[in-house]
Amino acid sequence: MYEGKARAYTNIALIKYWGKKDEELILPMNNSLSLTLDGFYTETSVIFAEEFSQDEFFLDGIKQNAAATQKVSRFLSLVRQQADCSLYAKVTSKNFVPTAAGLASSASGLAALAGACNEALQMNLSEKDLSRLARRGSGSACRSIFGGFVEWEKGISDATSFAQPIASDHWEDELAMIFILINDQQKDISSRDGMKRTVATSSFYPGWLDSVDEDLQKIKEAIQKKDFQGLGEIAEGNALKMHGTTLAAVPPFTYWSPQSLTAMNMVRSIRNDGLPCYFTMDAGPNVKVLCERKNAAAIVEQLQTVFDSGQLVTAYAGPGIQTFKGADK
Ligand code: 2P0
Repeated sequence: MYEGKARAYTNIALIKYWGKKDEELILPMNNSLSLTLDGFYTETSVIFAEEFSQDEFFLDGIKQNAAATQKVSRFLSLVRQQADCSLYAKVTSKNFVPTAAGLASSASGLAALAGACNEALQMNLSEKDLSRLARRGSGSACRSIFGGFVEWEKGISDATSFAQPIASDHWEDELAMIFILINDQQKDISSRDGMKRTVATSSFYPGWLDSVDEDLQKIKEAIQKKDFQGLGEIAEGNALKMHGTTLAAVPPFTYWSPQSLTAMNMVRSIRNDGLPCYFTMDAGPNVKVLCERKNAAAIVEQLQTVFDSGQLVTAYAGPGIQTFKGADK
């Protein structure tokens, strides 16, 4: 019996990963850049044992159905191949999120699973190779191996596509991200399906690819200069461009809900009133507000005039993956 456990934190992209050039290897069309956060994380235990006759996946104490188990099982098969192991596994995951408001993250989930497998099977992967492995589970998971600001180099092959931390002199410790949790009844389009449809059909997608490298270059300069206004303006603009591409997909779609727009307008208005803050959004209606830590409480106070305090969660920069011996049973 081989067992291991890992904890990985979620990350939010400031330059978005949007589109794959290789679906099987999960090679992205563009580099992306993220901030790992301390607020939301996944803890995953894995046990490989002869007594198991199939892979099993438990999430927050509930045995998962065939579809959810299949994604995990596909990843375990990659691990088995790489580690030369033929045993089935039991995976037990717990998401630590403040509410069930659509914050479960495949980034923290697949990064934690990769870390737990690395520990259990004594694969002794370097951080770079662990990032490559996590990428095969879910693209954004490769960034959750590291803390702080992280860049995913798109690469041209399995060997060359991985994330690495960006030197920042700990500037991220002076920042915060306020999550505005927006529950809506819309049926979700997964990010996997959404980016695939966009790449295949959106006439705006070439525009995305034309400008994303420049955004990346500028945001890295802003990080080096500790230029918060630059960081925020580029991140907000990049998120808007990503969401713009979905409007020209066939059929078109959007992740925005009326409350998302309310939140974005509020962020602009708080900023115009003198408190610097910028928004970003991912493949769902929640809005995340990037600000300086010193201003977070005042910005939350403003947001509370429109949103319930239960909808507002403040997170700060978080660490890279942590692994543990043994497993939760
Ligand atoms: C990101 N997103 O950079 C972008 C922005 C969503 C919007 O990475 O298909 O769950 O497993 O590689 O990593 C979400 O996509 O997609 C994502 P797969 P993933 O954070």
